[in-house]
Amino acid sequence: MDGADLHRALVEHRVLIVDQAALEPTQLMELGRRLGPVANDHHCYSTHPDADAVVVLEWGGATKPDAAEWHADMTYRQDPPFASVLQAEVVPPAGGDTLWACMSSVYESLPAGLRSELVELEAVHDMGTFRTRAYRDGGTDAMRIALVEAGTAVHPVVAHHPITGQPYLNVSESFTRFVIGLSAPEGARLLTLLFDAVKSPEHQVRHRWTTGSLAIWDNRGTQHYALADYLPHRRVMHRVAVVSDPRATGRHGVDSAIERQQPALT
Ligand SMILES: O=C(O)CCC(=O)C(=O)O
Repeated sequence: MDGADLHRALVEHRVLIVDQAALEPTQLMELGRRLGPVANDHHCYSTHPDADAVVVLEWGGATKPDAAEWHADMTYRQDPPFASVLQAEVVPPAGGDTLWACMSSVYESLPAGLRSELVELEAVHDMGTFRTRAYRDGGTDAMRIALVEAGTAVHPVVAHHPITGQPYLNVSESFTRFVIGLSAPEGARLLTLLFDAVKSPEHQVRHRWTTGSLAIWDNRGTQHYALADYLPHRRVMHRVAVVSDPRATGRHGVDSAIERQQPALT
């Protein structure tokens, strides 16, 4: 499948699963590159010695997995990665599934009145509990540096998919901190309601990993949650982040907050 076909399938289905792919780290990186430029490092995780674009996610023993929270990847960046490619290297004897939620489906499930209020709102995203590791390693100075390096971003609460134009709910329990213009309690009440909406199984798909199976997801309009139910067994995953989508051009490639300020663009 060439890059264009892969991209079409990804935009249509949002999450693609390939059984028994068993790609070497360099092949995984090449697969990511069919979709766009890939990231060469990560501010928290280590990378594979054979391919610096391959992040190694390894958990087990007393090391607690950190992705058992609904999130889209790295929305604390103003331009979060567009897609991720994830392959299972070591799977535990049971558990360790990953769930994805369709955030357009979550958005459509909200009452119409609430949806029309949400489209006016923006929210602040930061690295959330990722900062704990920096604090434990180096105290408040290290945490401050980590926060600066990871960055903070403001995104519309309702974003639009840059290819399909479909609206989707764009806040996550991991990274969305508060809503611009609302008091802390007002914002917290609203965000709790939105975070809870993601948890309905009706919006979700769940994958049980086998060694060498692979998932690709569109980070725009999906969120995911990696179950942390397998300790003390080991689970090792290889991940490639595709930083941007060269095929996303045209009207829907424009951030919806900018569109609101520039109606002439429509
Ligand atoms: O390990 C997984 O299943 C998902 C990891 C994750 O949350 C991520 O790559 O952002």
